Amino acid sequence: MTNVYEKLSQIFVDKFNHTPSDKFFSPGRINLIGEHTDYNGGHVFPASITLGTYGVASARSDKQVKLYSTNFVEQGVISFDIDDETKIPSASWGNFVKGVLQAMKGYGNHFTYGFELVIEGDIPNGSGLSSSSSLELLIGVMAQKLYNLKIPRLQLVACGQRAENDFVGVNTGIMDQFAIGFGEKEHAIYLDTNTMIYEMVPIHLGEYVVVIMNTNKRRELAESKYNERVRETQEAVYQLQKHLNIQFLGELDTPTFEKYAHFITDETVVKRARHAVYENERTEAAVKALKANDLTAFGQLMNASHKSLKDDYEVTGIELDTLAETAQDISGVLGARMTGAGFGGCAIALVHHDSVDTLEKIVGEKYESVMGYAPSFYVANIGEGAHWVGAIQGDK
Ligand code: GAF
Repeated sequence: MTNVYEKLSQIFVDKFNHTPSDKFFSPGRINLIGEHTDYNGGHVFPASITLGTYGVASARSDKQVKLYSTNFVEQGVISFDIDDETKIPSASWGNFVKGVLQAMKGYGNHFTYGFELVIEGDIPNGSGLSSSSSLELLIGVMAQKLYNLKIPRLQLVACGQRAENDFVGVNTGIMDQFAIGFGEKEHAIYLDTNTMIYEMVPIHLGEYVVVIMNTNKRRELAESKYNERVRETQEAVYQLQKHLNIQFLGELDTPTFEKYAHFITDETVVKRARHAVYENERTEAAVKALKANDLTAFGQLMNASHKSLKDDYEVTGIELDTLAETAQDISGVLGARMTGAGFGGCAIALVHHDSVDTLEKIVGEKYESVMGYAPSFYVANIGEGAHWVGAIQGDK
């Protein structure tokens, strides 16, 4: 069977008339718990998965950049000059590439020649498993290799976030790029987004697996209410700052929040802030539970997280609620919740391996009866973060 790199190399030869020099891989991510806490200075607990973006690339001798994705064949080969910093009109995936290169330039890196790149991703697009951050970090590790740059990993991660914020226009936190940049096989990352101190936590679930349940409803971050949630939680901080010395909601414990919540004038803003504060504590408790091998407690915290994202943060919707809430009632399921930004995308469930088929049947039937179309299921495997896979032998 042809592997993905052989396939991409063949396409590369067809498009550019020579073999590529290097192979790269960058994963997607799931977040086990700690949702919408990263731009609030709270804790997150994501992991990189084995689904991701594969790329083959070569440096060019001139300044042209040429990109091709098998996922967007209709966009054909995208070409631009490496010095050209203008945004490509229309929703071109090339803008993510430009955004990362621009952010890297901002850190003082110089690109004196261009490159050719062919990619393919097996992360369902717009599924909330971070296909965009996967692409951003692929560009980061590719640039590092092709331009022989010594860049600290955290800087590559920051470049991905900057591309998202400045070039794509979504004010995301650092979680996705961090998970993809720092991911390790069979580990989740317990990250304090306020201090950026993190810990790699081994994930040994014994007889349990994490099942990803895809709503198959595309989630477009830029079109969604993501930026509105960022503004609402900033508003909560702004109002609380008149009474408390804080920069982020993640600095508050729940008793302090309850004591001061009445100073926030808008009820909706109170709800948003409540989610951020309680979700942060839930994440801390969940990591403790996992370390103590208490998967039951971990599952209950997942359920509580979903409820809070539904009632207080209002980012779930009928699709994610149907998946998570149906799963939560199945015997053998310890917990289920949406993962990522919400508004469609994916949910995850912690499931006994003997109950996976039952989960797929019951949740699948229920979802189809409510929505009129089927969800998809995948067992999540936690794999390595973004990396150079190796050199390709061949004629240049
Ligand atoms: C998206 C964002 F990109 C992350 O930064 C994070 O805020 C997440 O939504 C919600 O937890 O994936």
